[in-house]
Amino acid sequence: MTKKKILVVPDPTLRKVSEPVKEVNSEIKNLMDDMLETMYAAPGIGLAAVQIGVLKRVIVIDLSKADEKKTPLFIINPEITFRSKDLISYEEGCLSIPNQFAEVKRPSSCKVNYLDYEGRNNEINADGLLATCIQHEIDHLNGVLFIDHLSKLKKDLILKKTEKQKKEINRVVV
Ligand code: K1U
Ligand code: ZN
Repeated sequence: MTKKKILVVPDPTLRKVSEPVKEVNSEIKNLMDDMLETMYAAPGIGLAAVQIGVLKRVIVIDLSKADEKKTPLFIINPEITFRSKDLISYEEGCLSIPNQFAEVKRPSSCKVNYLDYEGRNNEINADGLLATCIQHEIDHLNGVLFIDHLSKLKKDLILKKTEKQKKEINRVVV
C-alpha cells in the first residue's frame, strides 16, 4: 500500500469524467489499497480515484471513528438507482479543496448498485452521512465538486481562499 499525492483545485484532472472499470483485477485492488492508505493518512472519510489522478470509477469510504474498528467500503462503478425527495444539509469538506467547508443540500437517502472489492455485485441503502458521502464521491467521478452546488459568490470565495492558502504555503517552503 502506498500513500499517494491528492490533487488540489484548480487541477484540471479533477474536472474529467472517470471511466468504468472493466475487470476487478489485481491492478484495481492495488489502486483501492493505495486509496484507502491515502484517505486514512489525510485524514478523510472518503476518496475517489480521480483525486489521486486515476480516471477510474472507484471510491473508498470509511465512516468509522478513530477509536473504532475500521470499516472500509470499496465501491466500483456505482449507479444511483434511487434518490429520496427529501434533502438534508451537511457541512461538507473535500480533500481536494483543503480546509474549506460549506453546507450542501442533497437527497437524504439513496440506493446504489456497485461492485465490491471482490468484484461481486452489491447494493447499499444509504442515509445520513453515508448518503452524503457517497453522493459527494460519485460527483467526483463525474468531474463535479461540492463547490459546484453553491452560489457563484460562495464558490469563488472558496477558490480564492484556496489559492491564497497555496501561495502562503509556497512562501513558507521556499
Ligand atoms: O472526497 C473527499 O474529498 C473526502 C471528503 C469526503 C466528505 C466529507 C464530508 C462530507 C462529504 C464528503 C472528506 O473526507 S473531507 C474530511 C472530513 O470530512 C473528515 C476528516 C477527518 C475526520 C472526519 C471527517
Ligand atoms: Zn471531495
